[in-house]
Amino acid sequence: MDIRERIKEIEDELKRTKYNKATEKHILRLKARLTYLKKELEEQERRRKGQRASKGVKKAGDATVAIIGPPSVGKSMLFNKLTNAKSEVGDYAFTTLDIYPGILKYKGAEIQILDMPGIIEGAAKGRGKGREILGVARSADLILIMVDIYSYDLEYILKELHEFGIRINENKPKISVKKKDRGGINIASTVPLSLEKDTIISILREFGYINADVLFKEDITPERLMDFLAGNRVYVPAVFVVNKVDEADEDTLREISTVMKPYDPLFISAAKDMGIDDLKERIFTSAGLIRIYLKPQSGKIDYDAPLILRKGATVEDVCKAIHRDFVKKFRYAMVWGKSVKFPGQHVGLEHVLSDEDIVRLVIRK
Ligand SMILES: Nc1nc2c(ncn2[C@@H]2O[C@H](COP(=O)(O)OP(=O)(O)O)[C@@H](O)[C@H]2O)c(=O)[nH]1
Ligand SMILES: [Mg+2]
Repeated sequence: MDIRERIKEIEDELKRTKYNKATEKHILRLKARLTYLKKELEEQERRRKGQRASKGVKKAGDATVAIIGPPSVGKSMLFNKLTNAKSEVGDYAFTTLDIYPGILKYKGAEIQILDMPGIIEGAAKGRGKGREILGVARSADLILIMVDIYSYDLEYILKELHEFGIRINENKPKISVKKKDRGGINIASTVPLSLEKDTIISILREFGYINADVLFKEDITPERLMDFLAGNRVYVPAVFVVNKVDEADEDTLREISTVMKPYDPLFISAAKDMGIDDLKERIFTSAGLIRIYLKPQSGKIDYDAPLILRKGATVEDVCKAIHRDFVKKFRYAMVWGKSVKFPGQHVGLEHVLSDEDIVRLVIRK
């Protein structure tokens, strides 16, 4: 039986099987098998088509943001507001047939924004250029999910993203698995686990693990365990935007606020320039960008030209960004700002910096 038939068979069985305490484990095993087979099928297809690198857009700037949303919600108009580029705005669906890059300059950062065609149901299966669009979203640093006051059905967008292996606003599972030659499957954890060990083991078996040491650093759910084992998932932050508030009455806004509450959306009007500054700020922080000001040996700090790094960046990253010899020649750094206990504190290469820290590197001659 080929993979497609096996997938179909399991999907049918899952539909037939009623969920209860007695079938719970069986269902999980079927889901694990299904996840594994889908991953296998995907790999098979990729091999068949050849390792065609996604013909998406070249990344540029400090971070890349993909605008995802249904047709005609105002993606291109927003893109034009945010960037120096021009994309066609139109009254009919699918004005934007290609993927357009533009640069948003904000707080000294250059953020690449990608305007894309609208996403429709079935995108993950390839409808309406869906796989190209989702492919770009997969490699973005941030996904801007945009709807408007007339169509704010997020469910299908989230489903397409999910089906394409994109997990939004979710951390990477904190698990490590080491294969061994013998000894069966060993499970250890740094936190109490809600899943029973034999459930975990049966999921691992579906993915071909027979002997392995597994360490959990979070209370894992079956879904996240399967995601981890499938291995081809990406974890991307997302911000949610509702456009065209200039045309909304209070009842509509209240209704949308309620429905979208879990996603903490921003309400904007691209046409009337409402909420755009807040959105820029949200993009900057959600993309995980931070500003580091360099304090030269002599002369003033240039507050208009910060070094843009990612959250979690260390003094070593600052060195690397300035000169490739600086890590070798590094003696210590002095830091002013939120990451230190007192101004001008001396720190080493591994020190983690905060947004707007001031850094002075002291280097061997
Ligand atoms: N009222 C209103 N109309 C908007 C706004 N933004 C875009 N539009 C209109 O919505 C239509 C679709 O815009 P477009 O940017 O092409 O949408 P896209 O398909 O998502 O790229 C156009 O007629 C725009 O003029 C807005 O903030 N308010
Ligand atoms: Mg467009």
